[in-house]
Amino acid sequence: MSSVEKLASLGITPKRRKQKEEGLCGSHSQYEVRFRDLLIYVVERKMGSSRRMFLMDLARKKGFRVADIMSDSVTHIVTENNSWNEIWDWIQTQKMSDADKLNLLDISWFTDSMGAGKPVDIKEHHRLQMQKIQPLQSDVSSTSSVTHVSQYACQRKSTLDNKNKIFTDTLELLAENCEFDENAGSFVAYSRATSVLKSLPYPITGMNDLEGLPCIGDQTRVIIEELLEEGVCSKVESLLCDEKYKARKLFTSVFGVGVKTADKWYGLGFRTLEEIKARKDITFTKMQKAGFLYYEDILQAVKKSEAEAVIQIIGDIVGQCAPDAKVTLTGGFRRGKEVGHDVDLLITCLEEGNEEGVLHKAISKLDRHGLLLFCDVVEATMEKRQLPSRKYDAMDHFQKCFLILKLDKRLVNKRDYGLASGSAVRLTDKRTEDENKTMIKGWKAIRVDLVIVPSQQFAYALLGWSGSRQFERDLRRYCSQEKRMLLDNHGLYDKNTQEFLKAETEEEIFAHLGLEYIEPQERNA
Ligand code: DCT
Ligand code: MG
Repeated sequence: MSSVEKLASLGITPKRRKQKEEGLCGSHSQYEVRFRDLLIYVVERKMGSSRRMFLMDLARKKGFRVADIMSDSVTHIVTENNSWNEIWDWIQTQKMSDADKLNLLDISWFTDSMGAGKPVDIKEHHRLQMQKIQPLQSDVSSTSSVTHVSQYACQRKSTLDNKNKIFTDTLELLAENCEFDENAGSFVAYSRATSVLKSLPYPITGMNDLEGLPCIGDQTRVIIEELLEEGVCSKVESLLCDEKYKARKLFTSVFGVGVKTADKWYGLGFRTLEEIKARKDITFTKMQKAGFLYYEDILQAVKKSEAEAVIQIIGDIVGQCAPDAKVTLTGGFRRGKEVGHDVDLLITCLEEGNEEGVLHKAISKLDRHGLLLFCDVVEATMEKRQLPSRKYDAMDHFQKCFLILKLDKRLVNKRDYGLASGSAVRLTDKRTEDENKTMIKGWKAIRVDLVIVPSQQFAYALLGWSGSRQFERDLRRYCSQEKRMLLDNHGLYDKNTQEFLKAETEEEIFAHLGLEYIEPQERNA
């Protein structure tokens, strides 16, 4: 039996093999490791292989762990003369499971650390910087030298006036498909690129316009180039004809159906909703049953006037349950959208504690008034204050309910239904078929989310529920990567001082983060 086999029989992995697994092969095993928490990877690009070897050997001599190859164990990426954009593009090709957690560092961090003989704290100037882009022609006179587009959506203003819709629609569809596939890397890459393009005050008309923009990786460039040259994206064209994509899109359009269920139904051979509804052997959740029952209504976008009617109803009902209760519109409508897929409302009471019990009382009242078509209450899940989640996409812990409201069409602004006040119901060609059906039945099923928020957490909940999704994700990423802070819908925790930061308004939260305030209408990232 060899010595390796002997060790293996005792359950001990030989040192060399362990190192190889982490990409730690090479001649460095002779040096003592002093800093186990970090694993450095030195990027050869623009540095050259001999300088890279020299630096790697130097770090190993000083007790640092240095990887020869990229792997999920790497924590610090060191580069020379590369911008954040270039390195991020390269990382996208490395199939990392969680690229966001990587520290992308300039050689200055490395040299500072070698000088100090230990890893120094990462300062802002150690992090890789964005490439700067040239200002727009029209801005030349007003801008001193260059315009800087941040990699974070919370440092950009994105209104609904999207100048790059042709590109963002395409990229959003590709992102959606990556999300279906649970391909997190590509989903993030397409979503971030989409968001950067939405913030631009000009349309992209050539590949040069992308110069210096953050988050535009190789896969995105290929798509944009094709759109500029051909006017269509072949990837999207084939996706739109793809059986699986079509089924996933159709099935997940039913309220209560997620990708897992959609894939199960697809696997069983179903391709239409009629086939699924006709089957007696499928058990549906209550939510899915409601989803099928009110499918046509829910599929139709909710109009602003309908959202306003919903606020009125909920406001009246909630006011009867607690006199100091306040209903606040969030989500897409707060960002100025004219239509949405639901109405997102926060309910809070001026006096903390008064909000307890309001949700159940309000639901009973809605039910008694015959306004409740479906309701799923989720009780609060946070007992005592806990640290904000590290996940950028985590759900919050508030008591909430997902409901379907029966909205009487007479409560909605008449103009939206083409009716003069008091006029009889007339079907016209101007309305869609579904709108005409709503006219006949006299009501429309509307998806509403109600969230119960204690007043102390209101500002954080408002910020978190106002979206957009990408804005929220980048806000949290910015907090953790740039500020050593953790943000969620309940609060903000400063890891530097180990304290929670109070805020009564969204403006105060932006101030805590050292960010310029961004109006909700400018958060359509
Ligand atoms: N949200 C989030 N992360 C998620 C989902 C939602 O941060 N994964 C936040 C951002 C928006 C808000 O909650 C409400 O969610 P939606 O209603 O899904 O988004 P919306 O912007 O209101 O979109 P729509 O106009 O279609 O309702
Ligand atoms: Mg919404």
